[in-house]
Amino acid sequence: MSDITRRRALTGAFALAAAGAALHGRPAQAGTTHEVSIEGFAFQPAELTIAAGDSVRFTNTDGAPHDATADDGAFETARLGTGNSDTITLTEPGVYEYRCSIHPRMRGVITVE
Ligand SMILES: [Cu+2]
Repeated sequence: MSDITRRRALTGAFALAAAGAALHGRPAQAGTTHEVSIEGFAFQPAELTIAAGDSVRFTNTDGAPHDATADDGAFETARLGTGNSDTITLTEPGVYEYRCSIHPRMRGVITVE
């Protein structure tokens, strides 16, 4: 399995986990989608607090390609060209520090409550 396939599988696993939570009788929670813009080699906002089950859509507005890669491997977006987006969903509470794997000095943090 290629690295990219594995990462895709990981993203899918989060979606399945969210679906499973719904099936197991927790209140149906329509996850909110939060927006993070990537501009000027920075994540905007760099710090974001969301609820478990919410999604974050990363959109790259820079000329350079970027991604968003969790330090602990919890998520990784596709490599985003100019104008492209990718959405991740986080179901487990925690503090997720992430970076752009292409430009590791670009950093952000998502807190899931
Ligand atoms: Cu980058």
